[in-house]
Amino acid sequence: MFITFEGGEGSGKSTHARLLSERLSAVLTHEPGGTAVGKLIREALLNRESELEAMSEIFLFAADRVEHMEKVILPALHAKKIVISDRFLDSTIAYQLAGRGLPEDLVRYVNWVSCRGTIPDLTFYLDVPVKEGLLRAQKRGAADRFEAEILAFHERVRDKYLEIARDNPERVKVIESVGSIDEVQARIRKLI
Ligand code: Z5A
Repeated sequence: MFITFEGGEGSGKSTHARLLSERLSAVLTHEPGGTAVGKLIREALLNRESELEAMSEIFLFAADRVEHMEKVILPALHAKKIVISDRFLDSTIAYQLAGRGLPEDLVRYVNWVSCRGTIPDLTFYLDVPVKEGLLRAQKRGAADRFEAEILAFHERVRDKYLEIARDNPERVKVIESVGSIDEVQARIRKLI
């Protein structure tokens, strides 16, 4: 089974992906940066000095995903393991389509070729008000290139995630990521 966690900044994806992977003895991975080359790509993507064009950005995410699929996700799925990824395809729709405003046909095509048609079986979208999520993320230190985006960017990302969830009710489950970490994890485990 292939499970993904999605959400905005500070929504608790990393925390809950880790807790669920421990419970299910799953392979835990993440994007961007789930492979050796991916780590280098992640640094280029998040560094505030990068000044990337939106078009270059999506191709870097795509390259990260190709490496991730080939080296981590597909081998683990073929070995019949449960795979949990902190971010995947829906991040590209939310951030590059809604956030950056790249053309929809381009974003969907890039997504299709980069994952070779592999769609998660189950996706948890952790929903948190934008300001609250950014506050949580800020507590960790200096903002990266995405966290430094204006509020309207993050609101567009959140709206797109909610639209994806409405359009894919079987696959995408919306989890309110407010309250204690234990309460949020209990909501996830109930659905699992
Ligand atoms: N991106 C993209 O644009 N296109 C793509 O295709 C992909 C990604 C794959 C890096 O992702 C960036 O890449 C990301 C989108 C873009 N934008 N940004 N920024 P990332 O996943 O590495 O970075 P992130 O989204 O910023 O993750 P994060 O800030 O680490 O947040 P999180 O994983 O959702 O949350 P967390 O680390 O589990 O929790 C954050 C803090 O909140 C931490 O101190 C927790 O203890 C705390 N927390 C968690 N839950 C709670 C509750 N319930 N209450 C209070 N505090 C909590």
